[in-house]
Amino acid sequence: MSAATTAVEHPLLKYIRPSAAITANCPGCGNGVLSQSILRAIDDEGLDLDDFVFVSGIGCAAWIPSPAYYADVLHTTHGRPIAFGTGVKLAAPDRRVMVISGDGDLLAIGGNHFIHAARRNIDMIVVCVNNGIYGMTGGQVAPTTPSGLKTVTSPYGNVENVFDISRLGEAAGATFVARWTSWHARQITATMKKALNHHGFSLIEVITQCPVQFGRRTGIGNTVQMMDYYRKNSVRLSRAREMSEEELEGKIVVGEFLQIEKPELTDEIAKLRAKVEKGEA
Ligand SMILES: Cc1ncc(C[n+]2csc(CCOP(=O)(O)OP(=O)(O)O)c2C)c(N)n1
Ligand code: SF4
Ligand SMILES: [Mg+2]
Repeated sequence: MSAATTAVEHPLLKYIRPSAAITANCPGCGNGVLSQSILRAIDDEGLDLDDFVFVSGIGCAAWIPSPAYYADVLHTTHGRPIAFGTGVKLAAPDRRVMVISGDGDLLAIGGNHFIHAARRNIDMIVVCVNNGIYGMTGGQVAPTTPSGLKTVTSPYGNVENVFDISRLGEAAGATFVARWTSWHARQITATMKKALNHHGFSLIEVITQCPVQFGRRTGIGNTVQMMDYYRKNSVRLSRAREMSEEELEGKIVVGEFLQIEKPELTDEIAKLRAKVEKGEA
């Protein structure tokens, strides 16, 4: 008796460019989980990928949208995706701009673009893929690398302090801020759906496993061990509020930190332009 087989297509495959079905990322990298969570949110919301412009810089995370997403994708220079995204949004305010890039890209070389885009509250979603290291270039220290970690550029241990990306975004003026880890695939999707309906600068920080450059240096280990580490050490914001600083030591506080309404840059420019054209400014 021969068993009948039915080919089932992955429901998100329609969003992947046919010529780009192979990823540049390593097996077990957290970027795959994150990519799926982002596309699932877009699918659940019934949005058209043609309305988006995805922007990335240079690094492993930059390969999440590029060239894979079957949409307009700008794969830009290291540190500059928010600057390119700002240009796109100002030239075409009706397009949805989503920047997906690495912690080094957005917070080291690109740190100034990050804080000023947040300050301006320009309507875009920035997904900061925080693997705690420069993954693509071989494991150099980043502003997110834990103190003490031995990397290629800190062979005796990292002596620098660490950026808290979400708190930085919040302080700079972002109007939607959330943090999850790659263990929280469903929560990333739920948060992304809210960000897709938020008008202003949305920051979603996702702590992702880089087993190749980070896991083996920290001793946290392989993909499964890193995911397990995130599961065990993540603390929801509501619980974290009741914990002392000592209790929070080494923990990853996750959740939706902020959602507020504030004037958005492209709206303000449009209003000003109308006034100028009427001779009222
Ligand atoms: C102007 C410039 N400086 C440095 C580099 C080298 N470079 C490419 S990617 C990268 C860091 C990538 O780290 P991150 O942004 O965290 O992304 P990941 O690979 O970890 O996802 C660096 C330093 C470059 N391409 N251009
Ligand atoms: S080096 Fe790390 S971040 Fe880059 S693709 Fe490999 S596992 Fe992912
Ligand atoms: Mg990185």
